[in-house]
Amino acid sequence: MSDQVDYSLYLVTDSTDAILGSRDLVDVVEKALQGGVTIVQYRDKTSDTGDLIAIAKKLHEKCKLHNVPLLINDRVDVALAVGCEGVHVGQDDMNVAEARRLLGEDKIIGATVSSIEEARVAVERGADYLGIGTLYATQTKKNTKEIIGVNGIRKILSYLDEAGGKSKNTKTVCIGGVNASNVQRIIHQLYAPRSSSSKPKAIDGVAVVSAIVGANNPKQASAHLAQLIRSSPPFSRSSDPVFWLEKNEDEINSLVSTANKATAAVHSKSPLSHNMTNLVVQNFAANVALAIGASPIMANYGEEAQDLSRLGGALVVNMGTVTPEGLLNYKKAIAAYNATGGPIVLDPVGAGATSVRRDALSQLLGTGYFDLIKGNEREIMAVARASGFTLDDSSQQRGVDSGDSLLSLEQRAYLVSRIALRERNVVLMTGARDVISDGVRTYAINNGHAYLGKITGSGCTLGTTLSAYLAAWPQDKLRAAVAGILHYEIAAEHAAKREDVKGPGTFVPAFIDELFTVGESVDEGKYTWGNDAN
Ligand code: 3NM
Ligand code: MG
Repeated sequence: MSDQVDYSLYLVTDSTDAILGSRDLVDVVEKALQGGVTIVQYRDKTSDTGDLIAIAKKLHEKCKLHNVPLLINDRVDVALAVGCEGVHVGQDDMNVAEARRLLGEDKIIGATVSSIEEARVAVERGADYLGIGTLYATQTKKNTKEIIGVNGIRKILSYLDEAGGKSKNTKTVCIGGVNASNVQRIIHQLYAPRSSSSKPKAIDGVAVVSAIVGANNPKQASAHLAQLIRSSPPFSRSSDPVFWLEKNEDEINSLVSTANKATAAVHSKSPLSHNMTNLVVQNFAANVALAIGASPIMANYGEEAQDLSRLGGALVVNMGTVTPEGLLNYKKAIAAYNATGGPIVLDPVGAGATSVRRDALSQLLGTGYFDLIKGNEREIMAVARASGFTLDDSSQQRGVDSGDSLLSLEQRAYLVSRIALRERNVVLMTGARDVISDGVRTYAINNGHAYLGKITGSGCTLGTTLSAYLAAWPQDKLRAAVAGILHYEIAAEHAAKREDVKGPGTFVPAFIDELFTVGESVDEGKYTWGNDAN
């Protein structure tokens, strides 16, 4: 029976004043069933055994009408008395093997796990599914052991995937802080990435308490969650195996032709580029955005993002001068853009340099989805570490200027494609050759000019440029980003060649002019990019 269980929207009940309040639990669960929850766990830490059995029997009647399994938290005796479909046990409860002996092979037994070791033991003892948590801090359960975030859950999924056999077939749900604003992103990100083409192990469902039991309208809340789970998120796309594109003329021609269209789209749509950026580059970034045809707004206050995210633009989160307050603002804005599906560019400036920045980066990666992450080699290596990769090189970043390359081109391509595959987004590593990947297609781009390395904010304003391209050409984010890079770097080449440009100082205004001219010419059909992408 446990094989056929639908774990996708797993309701865990709560009878406390803080969440259920004065409402009737049986009534709330009935509404949730009408809304579409697929499995119910009766979790009640305080009622006496007699009451537990009485309430569980009523819940079981309601669940049976919807053909939904009812599990009891912790209490195998109650499950036996009620004759419901199974139990869920925590690490401090009866262990899975003992519960199995009492309940028999046909009942569903789930276990709470927070680590690979706990997962290994629960599978060995015969758990049908694992409740993995705590995903995010939650008011519902205050004594949770550990907040493990998306990356912690992904590590457990990868372990189960690689262990194979029974481990791979064990179902999984995540728990802790799941709600309508984050459920699509969580499901999108929770899978065990692999380089082979076989299907990776993915999360089978999300478990929620307050998002349903604490909702004003539990039926509507469940129906909304069920619909979000069924439909793909606004930023979703399919994920195929990685390959490394050497050089393919057809591909490059088609890339260049898309680049022209994307540039024209930036001009015709003039998308909002919402920059939450550092103190150093605010003015330059706004000028670059205007020059390429976008509409910049420099707004670092997170509350504003709710409104701004609805204007069809994109957000740049540039953590160049990160502060605790800034981090809170980023998180608010990221949540707002993730909710509307508006693209976000993450620029983790100096990410590896200090523990504050490393921590900020891992917080951001754990709480939001970024359509594009861009950085220099060391920044992207910091992203890789924050995303759960183990890299051999332990050297820490010294400053925002990346210095000599640590990795070969092949290694860089491998790294960006693996991060992109894991994060299911686009990752760009800038350098003398920029390497960009969406985990499937990987390109190296050879354009640009050394002056870009001699002025401040060239990386940051590339981020601004890319945000406008993602907003204007959302149908293919990788190609949109390639178009943005070409626009930016070819303008730099043109500027550097001008007679009036004598060095980095005169380069800046010429560069802004060329950003403007290149975009305008494409718009008028007078200009096509050279075949410099390879
Ligand atoms: N178990 P909400 S977190 C019941 O981490 C429970 O094992 C957790 O509540 C764990 O959906 C949790 O309201 C509460 O955040 C989840
Ligand atoms: Mg328990």
